[in-house]
Amino acid sequence: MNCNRRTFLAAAFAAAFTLNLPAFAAKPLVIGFSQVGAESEWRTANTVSIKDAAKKEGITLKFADAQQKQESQVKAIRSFIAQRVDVIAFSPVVESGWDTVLREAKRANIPVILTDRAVNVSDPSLYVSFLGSDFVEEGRRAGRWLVERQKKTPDAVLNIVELQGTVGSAPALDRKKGFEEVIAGNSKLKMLRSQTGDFTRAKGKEVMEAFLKAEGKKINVLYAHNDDMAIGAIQAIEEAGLKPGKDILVISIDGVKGAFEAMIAGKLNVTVECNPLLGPQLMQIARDVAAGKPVPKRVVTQESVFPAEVAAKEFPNRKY
Ligand code: GZL
Repeated sequence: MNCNRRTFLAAAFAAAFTLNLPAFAAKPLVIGFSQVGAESEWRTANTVSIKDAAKKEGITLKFADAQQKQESQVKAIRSFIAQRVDVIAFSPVVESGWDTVLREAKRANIPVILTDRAVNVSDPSLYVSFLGSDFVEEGRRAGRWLVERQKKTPDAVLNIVELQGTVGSAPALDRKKGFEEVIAGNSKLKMLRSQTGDFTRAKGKEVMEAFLKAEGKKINVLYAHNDDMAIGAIQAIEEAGLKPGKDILVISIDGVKGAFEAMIAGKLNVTVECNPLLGPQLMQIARDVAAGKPVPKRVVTQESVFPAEVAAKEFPNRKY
């Protein structure tokens, strides 16, 4: 081929790419995403992060809200398989019951990425990567804060009540496990009652009302698996004529704006951060998987602990 023809073709090809002519434009990646629901401030921020990241990346996102029902997530995943999406991603509402539908995705050759919460499956090859927090460590961080706080009143025995997250969910199981691991054997820290508040403000308030009715002024500490349940419980504590953050220490997890506002008001003592802004990392992993590149099996999000003392200073930096 002579030099002129080569130059012409190179120019034509470059022009085609620049003009993004259909013949050369790559088909946008299509991700099917099944979200737990819209049960908390954390979840809302997580959804916004995923949708914004897909839009910014020019990725087509098929988004399904399961309203915290596993059967809705299974249905959504089957629909994504039928639509032949390139990648399936989801935040599993509970740990178990996924083997069958994930085997169907594998048979259809559609890679699956877990975000936020883990699954308990017999075959780890049923998903390619899990992007999310270390919930056991979050529970340990909550426990460590209380152990240090108790040392300020060395003779006091602190009676604890616990609001657990959704029954069977990875964050509920693991946050309980991590907290118990740290307080185990400490004679000054006693667990009085523990019950699920399903990660919502309404249920958190309702269960805290029951705790207060049963145990009243014996309660010294509330450990809530998320800020929304803590905020609901704070209302119950105030309606019982007690001072949250003082009469009853309040420890929670997530680090949403509502928790910072409660800390600034002196009603919540510490929030352990659980980062919901997973969108950009999820899009990158999905692109790599679709391109056949190797991806890490486990990606742990980086997180901090925010005691009330730093709330006012940190609040302007909060993104969710
Ligand atoms: C944690 C996430 C939990 C949050 C809750 O990664 O799964 O679910 O802690 C949310 O606020 O409802």
